[in-house]
Amino acid sequence: MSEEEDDIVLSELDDEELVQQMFDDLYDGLKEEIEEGTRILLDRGWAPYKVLTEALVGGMKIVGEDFRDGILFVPEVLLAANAMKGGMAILKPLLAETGAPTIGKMVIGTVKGDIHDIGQNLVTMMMEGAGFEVLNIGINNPVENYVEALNDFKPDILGMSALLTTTMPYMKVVIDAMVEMGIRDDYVILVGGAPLNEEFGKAIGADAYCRDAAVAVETAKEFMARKHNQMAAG
Ligand code: B1M
Repeated sequence: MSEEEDDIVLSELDDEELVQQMFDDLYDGLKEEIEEGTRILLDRGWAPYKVLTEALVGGMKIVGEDFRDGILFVPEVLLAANAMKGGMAILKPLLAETGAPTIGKMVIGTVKGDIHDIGQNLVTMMMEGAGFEVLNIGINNPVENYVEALNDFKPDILGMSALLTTTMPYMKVVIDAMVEMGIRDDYVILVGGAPLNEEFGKAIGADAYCRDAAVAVETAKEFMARKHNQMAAG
């Protein structure tokens, strides 16, 4: 068979085959194919959130498993992350297009020592889509960066992300510093990232642990509603 005949035409695959192919393409770090697949699914009427969770996050889960098992290494995972970001860039304006009025402000960043940013970028996109104004301060943030962003941006919510068991304790360092500065109670603190859980969130003094971006949005909305009720009552 010639190389040309071997080529897979993404638009000719049915939805299920296309998602499977996107898993493979993400695994292989093929950014253009991921972008094309994302566009095809959208053209077929898939909701942006469905494309995000089922095709992109689903594919990254497989990458994560093989990374853990030593089948994939950092360079390959970086390519996969880059491909995922290509798809996310297409979905971003669509997720933010709800026209929802601003319901609150949030600062979000990944903690010191940690350079994983896909999850927190996704939380940012979903929060913006839900009507939050978000300042994303990126990766590898020491306490000072968070405090500076809080002072400048004056958010209602602080979000912190950590993907490593070695960096997640730094969230407590940030919260303890805020307690010491007397500013802890000025903000709702939400934390997230794959190695965390509810118990950890409680133990470090966060207001809530968010399992994924959708839960982050729901939790943030609940806290904003409470805040407005308190203000109305007081
Ligand atoms: Co890294 N890595 N990585 N990595 N990496 C993990 C996290 C790991 C679990 C892989 C594995 O072994 N299975 C493992 C951690 C093990 C552990 O600590 N227990 C690991 C490791 C070991 C490492 C290195 C140490 C590898 C090395 O160098 N030997 C190194 C560390 C670098 C550093 O940070 N200092 C490293 C490097 C990298 C890359 C640079 C190659 C790349 C990151 C690229 C980038 O982000 N730009 C990378 C990647 C891509 C991963 C995996 C494969 C995927 C992470 C991801 O993007 N997931 C990951 C495996 C995994 O998680 N299963 C892995 C998709 C994303 C949508 O999910 O980030 O969980 P997630 O976000 C979710 C929720 O967690 C939640 O919502 C998001 C959306 O639903 N959420 C929040 C996240 N943050 C939130 C904040 C909130 C709320 C919710 O605030 C309110």
